[in-house]
Amino acid sequence: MTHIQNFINGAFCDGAEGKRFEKRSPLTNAVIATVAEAAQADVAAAVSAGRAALKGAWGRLELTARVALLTKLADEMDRRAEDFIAAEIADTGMPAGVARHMCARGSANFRVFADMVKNVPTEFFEMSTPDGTGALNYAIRRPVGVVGVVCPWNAPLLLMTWKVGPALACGNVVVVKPSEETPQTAALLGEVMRDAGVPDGVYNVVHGFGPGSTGEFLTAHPGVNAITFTGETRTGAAIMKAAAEGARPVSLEMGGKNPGIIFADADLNAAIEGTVRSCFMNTGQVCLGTERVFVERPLFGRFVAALKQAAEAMKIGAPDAPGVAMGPLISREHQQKVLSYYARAVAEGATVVTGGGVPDMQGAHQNGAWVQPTIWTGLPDDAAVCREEIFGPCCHVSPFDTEDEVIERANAVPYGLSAAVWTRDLARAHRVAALVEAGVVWVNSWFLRDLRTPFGGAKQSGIGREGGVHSLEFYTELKNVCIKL
Ligand code: NAD
Ligand code: 6OD
Repeated sequence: MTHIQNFINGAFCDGAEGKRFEKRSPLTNAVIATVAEAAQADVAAAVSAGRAALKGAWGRLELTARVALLTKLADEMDRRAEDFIAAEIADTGMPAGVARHMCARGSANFRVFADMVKNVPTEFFEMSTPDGTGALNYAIRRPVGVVGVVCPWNAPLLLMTWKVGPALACGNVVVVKPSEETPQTAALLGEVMRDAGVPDGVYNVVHGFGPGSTGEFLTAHPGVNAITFTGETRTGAAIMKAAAEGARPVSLEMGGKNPGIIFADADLNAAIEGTVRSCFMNTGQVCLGTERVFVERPLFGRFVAALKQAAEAMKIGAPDAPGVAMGPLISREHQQKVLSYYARAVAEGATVVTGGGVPDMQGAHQNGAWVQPTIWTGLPDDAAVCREEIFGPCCHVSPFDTEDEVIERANAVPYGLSAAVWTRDLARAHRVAALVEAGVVWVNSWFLRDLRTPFGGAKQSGIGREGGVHSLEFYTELKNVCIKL
């Protein structure tokens, strides 16, 4: 059986207290690996290793050498792409095509930010002084230091490297706490870092759980200078409290209850295709996914019928089975949560258009975390399934009559991560995009990403922005130097 270890100061190791936990397959619920749980002492060792790297070879590396090293790392990740994909599939059960797509972002996250730091301009101001000699001001960026990176399970490699890539490009060191559900790609990246020649202590991984475990030990550690987190809003709030001790900066990317808004003039095929992807891709476990669909009334009946047909055509199964579009959920525990919402929708009076249960699976797969793609209609906007993040392959579809109405209804939840708007009317697209309360709005598309753009959530979906210069802002400390002439 695979055993996954922590990666501290360039070496794989078990936890100081010898604790282990089990990782189960989402496909069968069988134990597929044991994982070394990091104790408080291991987290402290990882932070110290990071600090030493900042003072040592890594801290002294010139920008061009750092960029070259991270580019070499990206090349090495591409060379090991099949290993990353296999590890991601084993942990998550996602279809091979989805894993391939997500894992491609792993090396891209290093390449793009390594490229970006080469071109950061500086501020420069001449000033006059009372003695007439003048002074020059210029700003320089310095790494913030040791960055704690706390990650979720839904797109493990993509979301971890989305933080680690810019953090290292800016000259920081990281201590990563992967989700307890998905330890493998973070561990594999340790091997690749070593092979690429990244100095010891720059990239550290500590496995474990959240409260009372590794996540809490990491976020409470006073040697961690900044914390970047992706996960549930509730967890983000706990991390923000931990970061308040020592007044450390946080970047929080959290939950969503994202609307899809389809106007009657939309390209129907494109809107259906995009909405199917946004509701069901990765078994609905995408923070940017759509769980509330609003359709302009003249199109409502046709849209629901087409969405139903597309959902029912999706093949559910093992990652490598031909034509599979949807895998299991991450765990049996998450399956129970999603199924509880399926039951709740019915209890609240929903019409179940399709799904609502567990698909008929064969053999060992009978024990996996499978659910059917599910569509509801007929609920009021204040029903629990229309307000709370479910994080499963499901959506509620309701009709609307006016632009003002749909904007108000789209905004009537505490979250504000993303929105997808489907219309051929460009003026309306601009109006709606400006008024919908979300950090990211897609018009006639979904999950189209350019890593130079700001990314993050409004309201309870996030604090701060990453992406492009915004990542550089978070992962560097700006210092002004004033030189009296
Ligand atoms: P989660 O909040 O349960 O866990 C995320 C990470 O935090 C895990 O590593 C966990 O061990 C750790 N953790 C939990 N409690 C902690 C604590 N008190 N202190 C320190 N660490 C702690 O989230 P999840 O279930 O892994 O992921 C799903 C959630 O992530 C969904 O809400 C989804 O919307 C969100 N998400 C958001 C984005 C985004 O970009 N906004 C992206 C992906 C996922
Ligand atoms: O594309 C990204 O950079 C990003 N952070 C995606 C988040 C996906 C959420 O599941």
